[in-house]
Parts: sequence; structure tokens; C-alpha cells
Amino acid sequence: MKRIVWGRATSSNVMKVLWGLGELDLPFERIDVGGAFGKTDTPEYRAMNPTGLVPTLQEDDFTLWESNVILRYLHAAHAPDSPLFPKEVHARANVDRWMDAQQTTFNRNMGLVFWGLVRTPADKRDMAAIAQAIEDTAKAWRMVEAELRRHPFIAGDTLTLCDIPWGVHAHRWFGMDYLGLERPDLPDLRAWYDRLCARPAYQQHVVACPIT
Ligand SMILES: N[C@@H](CCC(=O)N[C@@H](CS)C(=O)NCC(=O)O)C(=O)O
Repeated sequence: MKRIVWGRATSSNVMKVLWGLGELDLPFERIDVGGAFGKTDTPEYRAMNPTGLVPTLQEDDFTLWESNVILRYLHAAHAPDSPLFPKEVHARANVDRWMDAQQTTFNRNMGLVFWGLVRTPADKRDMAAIAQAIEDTAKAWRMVEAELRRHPFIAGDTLTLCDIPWGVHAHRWFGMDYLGLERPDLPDLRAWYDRLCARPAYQQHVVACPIT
């Protein structure tokens, strides 16, 4: 089978898929599209992914977009017995909701922080808006911290799929230059991030990628 991930390696949503593939030990090729690489507005790309966003997964004739859905698909198709997505329905629903929560309650504010500090020149930054976004992002991290106080990974004792969407952003959260802005001390979140850093696939696909 030929497996291709379409998307620039600097995208948080692409990183999720690459890290997931690494955890599942599934080989793949990656093609740079999106951001400065462009090529997401071509009819060929739009035929695979009408949103024009990255990532897109291609396995032979099958294509799929939406990063969290791709993670669940990879598990179902290639590693259904892996503890990354537990079989027991309540445990699975818990993993699912934390995956969704990253997209719904967290992503917008974290995006404002990231774009504001990393992708906006210093003289164009709206520091008041960034400070507010940091506070709102911290609220979401505190929810995660509360889970991590009870167990080493978000859903329990081992890594599951819901650690992946949050984990890619943890690297940015701890790695960004905060320009003196207040960031709350979240020791359990930091310990979890250090635990993720010990995983080769996280190192390779998240930590090794410059925060740009
Ligand atoms: N909900 C989508 C969001 C995808 C998305 O927003 N991707 C961003 C990169 S993180 C993108 O394609 N931005 C435009 C670009 O890179 O050209 C997913 O999770 O896959």
C-alpha cells in the first residue's frame, strides 16, 4: 500500500497525523503543501480535500481529511487492538471527547497566541489581545492539568489518541517566547510534556520541528 500525507511539517494538524503514524509504526511519504508551499488551491488537491487545508491522508485510492478523524481511522484500519484508542465504550468516549475538546474549546485561543507571538512581527502585535488569549488558553490547559493530576496521560495510565491533539500544542505552549507575559505554572502539564518528550515519535515529528 502507498501511504502519503499531504501537508507541511510545521502544521500542528499535520504533526498530529505524523506523530500518530509514528506511534503506530506505519510507514508513509509526506508531500509539502500548504503555507509557503501553496498547491492546496489546485483542482487536484481540492478533489482530495475540498477544504483546501492540510493534512490530507492518501492510502492508495482512499483519501481522508480532518486530523483527528485521520488518527481514529489509522487506528481502526491498521491497529484496532492498540490501546491508543480503548475498546471499552466509556473509555473510548472519554478519549473521543478530549480529542474534540482540543478542536472546539482550545484551538481558537491557542491559535491567537501562536499567530500573535510567532507569526506576527513585533511592531504589529496586539499585546492586549494576546494576553487575553493566553489567559483563555490557560483555562483550557488547566482542565487538562486537572486530569493529569490524577494520571500520567490525559485519559489514564498510558498514551491514547487524545494526548496527540493536545500534545502537539504543548510543545508550542512551553516553547514559545512569551515576551514577559504571564503564563500560569502548571506542573502536572509540564511533567506530561516531559513524558511526551521521551517518546521517539514525538521527538521526531513535534519537538524536532522549529516553532515557526
Ligand atoms: N480541522 C482541520 C483543520 C486543518 C487546518 O486548519 N490546517 C491548517 C494548518 S494547521 C491549514 O491548512 N492552514 C493553511 C495552510 O497551511 O495552507 C484538521 O484538524 O485537519
